[in-house]
Amino acid sequence: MLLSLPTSLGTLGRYDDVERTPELALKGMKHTTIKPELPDQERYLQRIYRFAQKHDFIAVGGDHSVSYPLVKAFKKRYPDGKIVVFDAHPDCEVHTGLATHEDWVRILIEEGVVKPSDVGFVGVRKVTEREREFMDQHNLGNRIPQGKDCQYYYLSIDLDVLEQGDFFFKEKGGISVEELLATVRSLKARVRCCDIVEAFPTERMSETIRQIISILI
Ligand SMILES: [Mn+2]
Repeated sequence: MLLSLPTSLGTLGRYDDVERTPELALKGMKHTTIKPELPDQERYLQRIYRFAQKHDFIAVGGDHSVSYPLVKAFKKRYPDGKIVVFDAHPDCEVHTGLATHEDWVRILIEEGVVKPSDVGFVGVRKVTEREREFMDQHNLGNRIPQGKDCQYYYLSIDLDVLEQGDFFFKEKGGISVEELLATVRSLKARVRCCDIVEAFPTERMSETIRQIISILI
């Protein structure tokens, strides 16, 4: 099921273009939209959680905070499932409790929703000191989680993992669209849920989002 999550509530007011990305990218495709009705981030994330518990999905955001309820819902359905986060940043910042685009991974680990060994990154290259400390403590890094019990994957794709594209945080390095698609293709058989977030609403980002969807659908 395709899910549109047109929100920027988790950006802490830094950019709102990402609100328009899902409807543009999903134009002409059958999808369900969960729209924030009030600027109430907590309630919005709860609504996403309730919905996502009942479905396998490919969700298009919106900002990266939506992965907090989405991964939580995935783990409820697939307790042994692993999370692969494609991102320039590890999103492990010190937080206030309510998930945002920069701390949702840390909150999921601290709340025990995911074990550190359940989580691996692709393309992380900009890490703050506080994030580095947390990552070292929990042995987090760029690797794809494996293991005998690893039957199912959740892919969380922050498109700022790319070397080139239209998004707020541009970090040197990064992978190409071809590398991203090849990695998604290699995991495809075991992917149950996925989110694609943080891109600006442009034609080339919509194209990349549609390419990812067409691999997984
Ligand atoms: Mn992110």
